[in-house]
Amino acid sequence: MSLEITKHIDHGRGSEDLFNKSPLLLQYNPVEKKVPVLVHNGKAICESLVILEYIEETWKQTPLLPEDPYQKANARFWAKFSDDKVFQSIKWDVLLKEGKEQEEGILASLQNLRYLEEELRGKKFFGGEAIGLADLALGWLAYYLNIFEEVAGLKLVDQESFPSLVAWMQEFANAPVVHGSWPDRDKLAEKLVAMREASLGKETRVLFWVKTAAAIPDLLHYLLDCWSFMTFTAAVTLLGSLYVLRDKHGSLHSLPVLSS
Ligand SMILES: N[C@@H](CCC(=O)N[C@@H](CS)C(=O)NCC(=O)O)C(=O)O
Repeated sequence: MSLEITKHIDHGRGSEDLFNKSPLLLQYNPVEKKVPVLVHNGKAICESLVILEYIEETWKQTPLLPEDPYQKANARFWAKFSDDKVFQSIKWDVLLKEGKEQEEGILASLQNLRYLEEELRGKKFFGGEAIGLADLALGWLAYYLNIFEEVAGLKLVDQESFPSLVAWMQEFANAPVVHGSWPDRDKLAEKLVAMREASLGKETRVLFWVKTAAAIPDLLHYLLDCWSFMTFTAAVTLLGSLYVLRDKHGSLHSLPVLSS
């Protein structure tokens, strides 16, 4: 996404099933085995913030970082804060936890979000008037937060408590270069539900349906067996009855019910 947003660089894009990692991902990121990975001139660059810095240095048109060293340091601070604190607290301690651990995670997440709220007050983007490095690093919030909340069954951010953050999320999500580049919402929610339930040690609804689907051939086989058995039993019963009736009446043709 960052490539499209900021630099308008021609690029291809591949998606990765993180439950079944491809040999290509393992080849390009053998250490962490995670996405995102940027492959440029056949070489792999891993870690989203490292990728953003690489993009910044390689394609210098439309800078992501300001000139001023302090502003630059500030942007890098918030980008790192996104990775180290915001994402960690919301994903690992709220989405993937429950009970007391989750309550602690909620408090930590709210505190982290309040820091963002304060930083954004009076600004359109973290970088000022245009999307910059910190916006890209935190941009996941604009799409994922709401899905995380839905999957965890709680609300962290609302208009009243986080007016600047909500405005920034809308601004970021609606920016023409961002709009339409998000992954499919339903598939994402399904994966997050699976992750949450796996983390909580519960069978996922997804897993349930996968198992049910896998059992369908056996079920059909069983039903066919039952059907064959019932048909066989019915046929035997019918023939038996006819035989008895024939004995009684001498001939089947004399039976009123069968004569027509
Ligand atoms: N700090 C890393 C985090 C990367 C990360 O956690 N990626 C997740 C997807 S959002 C992943 O690939 N998970 C697979 C796994 O942990 O096995 C970055 O920003 O690049």
